[in-house]
This record gives sequence, C-alpha cells and structure tokens, in this order.
Amino acid sequence: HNVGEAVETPVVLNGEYLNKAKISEGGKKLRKNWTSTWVVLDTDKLLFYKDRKQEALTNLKPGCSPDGMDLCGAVAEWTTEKSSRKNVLQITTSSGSEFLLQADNYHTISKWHDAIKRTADYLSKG
Ligand code: I3P
Repeated sequence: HNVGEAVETPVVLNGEYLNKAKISEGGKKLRKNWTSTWVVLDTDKLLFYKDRKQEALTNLKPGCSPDGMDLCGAVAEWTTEKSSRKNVLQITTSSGSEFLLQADNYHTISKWHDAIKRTADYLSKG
C-alpha cells in the first residue's frame, strides 16, 4: 500500500433481517424471489440464515456450514435498475452470481452497503 492510503480492515456485522433475492447464478438469470433472510457479515463472507434461531443451531452443529457468499473479488453497489424497490444493494460475486439486498430503512441498508464494500475492497487489495 502507498503511504497515506487508508487500509480499512473489515468490520463484522451481527445478524439482521434483510430482504434478499438471488437474480443470477454463474451468469444465468434466475427468477427473482424476495425472501426475508437473517444476514451476518463475517470477516470475509456474507452468511445467510432462514432466521435468527437457525444461526444459533448451525453454529452448534460441527459438520454444518451456513449458506453464504465469499466476498473476495465481489463488487457491491447501489442499483436503481434491478428492482422497483427502494434502497437496493447489488452484490456480484467473482463467479458471476448476483444478489440483491434491500431494506426499507435507508440507515439499515446503508450500514450493510458500507461494511460489505469495505470487506470486499480489503480482500481484493490483499
Ligand atoms: C416479480 C415480483 C418481484 C419483482 C419482479 C417481478 O414477479 O413481482 O417482486 O421485483 O420484477 O418479476 P413474480 O412474482 O411473478 O416473479 P421487484 O419487487 O424487485 O421489483 P422484475 O421482473 O422487474 O425483477
């Protein structure tokens, strides 16, 4: 890193319910299906759970790993084109899958946008 360039280390966000829709996988478009999902931001990935209880249960089972996405190489950006909803954040993974995350409350989704971007940037810059 250049001297003076801020290296922002990833932040972890505790679980929160966000609306999630996967809109493509490996470049192939999927039918959009919004679902309320318990989302956790770990140091290097986003984790998705059905609800708060499922997070606790998954963590108790040694062989179980949650559904999630690796943020290395991912791009996170606001979109107004992929949905009629407000406050929509698009995340594109390095493998070409696209997810939308949305919350009616701007403050809530804005916090996730900033943290996800920060983690993705940190992981990509090494
Ligand atoms: C979709 C559903 C989604 C909508 C999507 C529709 O219809 O109404 O809520 O996305 O719009 O196709 P269906 O339930 O019949 O699949 P938004 O709420 O994000 O606008 P889209 O096709 O423009 O993505």
